[in-house]
Amino acid sequence: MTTVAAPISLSSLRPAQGVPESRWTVAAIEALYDLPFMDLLFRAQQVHRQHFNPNEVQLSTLLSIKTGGCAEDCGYCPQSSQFDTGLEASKLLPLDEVLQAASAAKAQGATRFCMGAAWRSPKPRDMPHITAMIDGVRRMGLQTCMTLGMLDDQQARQLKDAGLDYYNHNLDTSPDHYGAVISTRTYQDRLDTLEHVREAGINVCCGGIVGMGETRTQRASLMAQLANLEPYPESVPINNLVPVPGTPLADAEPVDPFEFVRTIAVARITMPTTVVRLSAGREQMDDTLQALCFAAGANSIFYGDRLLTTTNPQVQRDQRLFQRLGLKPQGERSQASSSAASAASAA
Ligand code: SAM
Ligand code: DTB
Ligand code: SF4
Repeated sequence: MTTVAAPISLSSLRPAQGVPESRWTVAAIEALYDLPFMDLLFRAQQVHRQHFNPNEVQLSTLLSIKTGGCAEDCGYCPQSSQFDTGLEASKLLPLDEVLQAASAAKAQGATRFCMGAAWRSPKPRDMPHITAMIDGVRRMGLQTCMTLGMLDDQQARQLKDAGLDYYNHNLDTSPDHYGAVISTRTYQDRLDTLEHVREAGINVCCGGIVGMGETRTQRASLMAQLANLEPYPESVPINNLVPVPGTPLADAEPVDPFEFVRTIAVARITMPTTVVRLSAGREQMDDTLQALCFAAGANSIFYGDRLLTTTNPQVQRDQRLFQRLGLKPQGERSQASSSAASAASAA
């Protein structure tokens, strides 16, 4: 006899009773993590299809505009001056180099250009250079994103006035695991920066890293922090730790790949309209695992041969993957819609 699975009701995805509708408890999120893998993926797909075309992927290209020599001690980061990772520090890139890289990213199909600096926070003398980069990149017709460390309210407003679309600032992990990873800035410092970004009217890009020795409960707690931000971020990067020799986390135990996929699915379910980015760590994943991440609700990637200081899958490998999965880069018209449009214009 064939057994038919019980239909899954979307109302059962809501936060626990007794908490405000919009808030997720860690226990409710852990219950999602605990679902059978197929049920979790099915639920994530249901939510994903309510809000997005499941065959579309947003492409963001990263550039390190100021590399290394950072005074902070984030235990995962090759750019901290406190660890010997053999990385050579460099100054802020000149504007023309940034614009050249942005133009190459656009030519390859990226729609957003993300500029990252290894700073605790930007200095007043950096701001005119930064705002010129934002202005130049947006004039090319690309969305702009920056990640420069902590911002005060005035700096956030300056970036907004320059036309910045997104600011990336990650919570990285749960509040109770945070101290095991970073000592030079607090969780509250990160929340304060996110508040300044939000109040300035810039879209918030905020996520974290999986594989830093955290427990599942701590992963659920990071997800609760993100999902309970009001409003939750427009973009959520989920990074799989890239272990870099010389950093304190170089020998961290990798997480089970299915646990990583579960984290993507949980992000999709708890933040239905956010763009979930399958971020660092893709180079270490095979195509099948990446496909599972897309099936779980990831709909954005970092696209281009480099992240900040580490490598990312080659563009040709990604293009081949899109082709094999029938994924369309966002902003690219599908064959069907472009032939419909040309038929309409010929009529
Ligand atoms: N310095 C700024 C800051 O930390 O706010 C911006 C750049 S920082 C490199 C941006 C994010 O990259 C970090 O918050 C972290 O989530 C991610 N990241 C850095 N090194 C990583 C690694 N080895 N593996 C995965 N993600 C990493
Ligand atoms: C994010 O969440 N991941 C990106 C971006 N935001 C800035 C950075 C990943 C960095 C990986 C290690 C490196 O290349 O240095
Ligand atoms: Fe510095 Fe950012 Fe790296 Fe932390 S993550 S050490 S703040 S560059």
